[in-house]
Amino acid sequence: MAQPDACYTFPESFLWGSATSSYQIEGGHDADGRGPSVWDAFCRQPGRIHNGDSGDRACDHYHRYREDIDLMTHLGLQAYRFSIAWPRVMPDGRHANEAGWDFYDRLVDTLLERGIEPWVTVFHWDWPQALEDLYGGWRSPRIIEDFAHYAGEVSRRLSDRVTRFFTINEFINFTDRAYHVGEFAPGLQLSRRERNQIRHHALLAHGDAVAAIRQQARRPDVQVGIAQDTQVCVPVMETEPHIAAARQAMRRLDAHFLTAILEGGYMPEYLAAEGEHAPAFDPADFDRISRPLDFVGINTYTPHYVRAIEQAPGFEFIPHPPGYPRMDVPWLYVGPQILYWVARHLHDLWQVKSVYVTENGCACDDRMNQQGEVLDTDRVMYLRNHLIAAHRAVTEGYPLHGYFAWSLLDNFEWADGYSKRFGLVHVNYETQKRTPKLSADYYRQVIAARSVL
Ligand code: GCO
Repeated sequence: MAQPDACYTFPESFLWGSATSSYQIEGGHDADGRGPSVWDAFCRQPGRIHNGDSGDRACDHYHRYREDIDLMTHLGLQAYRFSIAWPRVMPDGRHANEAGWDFYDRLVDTLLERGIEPWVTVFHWDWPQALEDLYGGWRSPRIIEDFAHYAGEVSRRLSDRVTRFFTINEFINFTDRAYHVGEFAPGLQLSRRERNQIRHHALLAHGDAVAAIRQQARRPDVQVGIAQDTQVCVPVMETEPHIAAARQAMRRLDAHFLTAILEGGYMPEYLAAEGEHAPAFDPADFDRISRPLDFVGINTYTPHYVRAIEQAPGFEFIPHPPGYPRMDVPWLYVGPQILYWVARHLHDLWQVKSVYVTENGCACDDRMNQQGEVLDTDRVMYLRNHLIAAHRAVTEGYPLHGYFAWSLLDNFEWADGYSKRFGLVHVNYETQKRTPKLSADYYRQVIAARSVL
């Protein structure tokens, strides 16, 4: 009888986790002094969210966190990535709500009791509505100081127990999608020039938060990184011209965020392309923006295919053909090689020393059978194939150091409301009953065996 294929075994040092975010799972929207976030306000705008859903209750994690940590323990998670709700701990954006901080103290303490490392995302898009009202949120440079103060407070209060912090989750979703496209909170459609200036404010906020977290750290082993949704570019075939093209494409695609942070400036191609819409900035800003990071987290779900071409810029994106395999959200095309190329490109482009996949997973049309089981073989297939690609990166010596499955629980999927399920664990939103899916058992066994099964 053949044993599990040991060639897919990960080193003991590889970290296995799962990720969530505050607004998507906590609920308790007005519990114990929490103030409204821009998402609370946005969900009340008719037509903005599928079915009129909101995060008012979500998975009621605010009250059920112990039960959810029992689930994490059952899965054998070594780490749990979650975000702090800024308006829960500072309803007006600056002044403390002690009851809010108490929740995160209890959450961290319970995780540590179970031997689960807390990885804290300082910001996952739910900034206080009070700051939007006061000075327009990310439109104003005033948020930079408020954000750094908030990040420093997170570090001062938690870094006696928490040693891993992400400043920001996915810039584009609280800059472009929030203020230019308008499909995310606060739902504005400002000019390209304003969008670019908002992007710059967010970069400065990130850089100053790095400094604040380190300045307030209460332990020498505190590390700071970022969780960015850099679009991972995959060569149409693994020959050097297409590989080089994919590498350059990924660098260009994130020119305004990760590339700018890791290279200490905007690519000339970006500034040229933006022309009169380019942001106003002082090159010295990048002394702050590009403060060194201890690790880079990438949230990645779907590939961008690239081929080499003769003419500038030397690469071309290949659109997905109509029949290309997708999961249960239209943007989620399946391309497991992203978990190989994410580590290789970050290493080859920027000599990043430590890479984590801080989100990977998929929405599936989950159905519960008569026995109350969710046999999500589609999600198991997705996880298995992506972990094989991750294993290739590790085996070839690229600095992929861990994996956080998105998500622990089905949860509020932003404008899609509760219509899309990404969880390893099914949530019945009426009864709040949690049911581990087949994929939860799969992931539990992968972690236990440190192998792709
Ligand atoms: C993101 C966010 C998550 C999403 C997940 C599925 O990456 O957009 O970090 O909040 O829910 O990615 O879309």
